[in-house]
Amino acid sequence: MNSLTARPAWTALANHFQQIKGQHLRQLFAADPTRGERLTAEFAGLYLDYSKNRVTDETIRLLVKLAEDCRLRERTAAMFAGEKINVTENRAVLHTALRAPRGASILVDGKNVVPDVHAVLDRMTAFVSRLDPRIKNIVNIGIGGSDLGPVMAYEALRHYSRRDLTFRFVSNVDGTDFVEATRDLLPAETLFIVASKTFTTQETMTNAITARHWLGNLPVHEHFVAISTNEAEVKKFGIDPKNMFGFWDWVGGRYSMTSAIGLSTMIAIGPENFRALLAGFHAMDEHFRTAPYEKNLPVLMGLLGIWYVNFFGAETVAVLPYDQYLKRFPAYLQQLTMESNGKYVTLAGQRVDYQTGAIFWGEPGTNGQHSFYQLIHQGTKLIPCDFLGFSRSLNPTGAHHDLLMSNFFAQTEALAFGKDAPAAHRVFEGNRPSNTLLAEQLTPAMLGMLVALYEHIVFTQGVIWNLDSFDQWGVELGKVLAKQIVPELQADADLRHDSSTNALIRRYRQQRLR
Ligand code: G6Q
Repeated sequence: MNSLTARPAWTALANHFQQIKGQHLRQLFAADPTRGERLTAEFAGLYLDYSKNRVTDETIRLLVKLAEDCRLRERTAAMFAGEKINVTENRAVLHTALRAPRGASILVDGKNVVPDVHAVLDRMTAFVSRLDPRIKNIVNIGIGGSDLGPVMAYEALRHYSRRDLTFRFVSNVDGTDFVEATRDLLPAETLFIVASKTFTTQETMTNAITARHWLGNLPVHEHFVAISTNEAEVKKFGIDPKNMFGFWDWVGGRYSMTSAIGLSTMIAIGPENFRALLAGFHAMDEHFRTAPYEKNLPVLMGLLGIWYVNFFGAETVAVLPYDQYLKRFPAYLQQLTMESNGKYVTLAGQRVDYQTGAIFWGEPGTNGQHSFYQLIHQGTKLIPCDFLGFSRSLNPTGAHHDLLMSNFFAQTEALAFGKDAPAAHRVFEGNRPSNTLLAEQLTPAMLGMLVALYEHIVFTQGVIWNLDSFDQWGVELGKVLAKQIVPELQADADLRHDSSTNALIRRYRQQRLR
């Protein structure tokens, strides 16, 4: 296969970029007064306005051509069909099966996995409905993909959450995380959910053991449940497999919030809302799989991301939710996007000669406006932004929502069109691109649609960059070295690292003994 940059569709985009790069969004809007209504797409109440991007209809046509040349359609079909597209781990990639309706059929190694998915969902539902009434606190112990989804969903859907339970999330191996999360809880009222696909993750197992000690003499089977693919390790830890909810190796950690990893979410919002969340995911899965690319939200946003990273040289994307409930959404997306596409080796094992995954970051509006937006408006870097907002607040309070949303609209307008001024420091050049995602209200189904939207943006970009978006080898080396260093911190052992690491460890040893 040709390298990406040798494809005719790529060359056509590179030529087209030469024409576009000097054009201001002011000019593009003046020359095409209806683009603000035309360069939009909508699915199931999620409205995308991408007109404030530095594109024309021709750009979109060429980007869609690139997606087709890179066989996005075939690769999408392969993912949904359960082919082993995670080649470095020889695994199928089927988070989409986790939200497939009962009765669907998706085969992995010849076996339909949908009945298993629903069997687990049914067990989770039964567990939630007969939760021991003595339990008042739920503490999810997990890290990475076994933490960020549950935390984000808990925060995002707090409006729908039961208020008679306290939810806490412990992830960091830093003991402070556990101590602070449990400081005001009573062991007899606390249920720990140990969420770990492998059940061998250092941070999670350390926290789980600390939790077992913290419980004192209380019975483990009443205060622990496990979510894992590793029954043997769960048993070894002392948790009865009756209290274990399984999932499968074809679910990647960062794609697992709709698996049993979502148990804390289901407890918080109830099984019905959890099913609505899954339905939102599924609706977006189907939209991605079937909608024409010109109207396909994940494909359009994925391609716009490619346009900025590979042609404009943008290094980051700011995600700016104008909804306080989505405060952990940028953190969630950081793992989803950067662990998936932060790679320099192609599926063919070659080093890329083009840029890949952007850095994702962001904070909820309007807080960000009073800090880093300065750089987005007047800095020297081009930062494409995704603005997310809702027409109706879940907490209507005086004029708050109109004030919030007036800022939301004002920011994209200011970024795109800027403002002239006599003094240079007061000039806003504008021409800063953004997407606007506007929906009526933040519901469980809408959250599902939003997360699946970004999952498929990541997939679209991974296909074009020709990456394995589903492995994460880049996190391994640090883990291995940390294991080697643990005993060196305790004993007076020989240090065989570089001079910097040796000196730092020596200093640590001296200070920890004081
Ligand atoms: C996600 C990664 C990673 C993983 C954590 C936790 O895609 O694989 O973030 O989720 O390392 O792993 P366990 O669930 O196995 O504890």
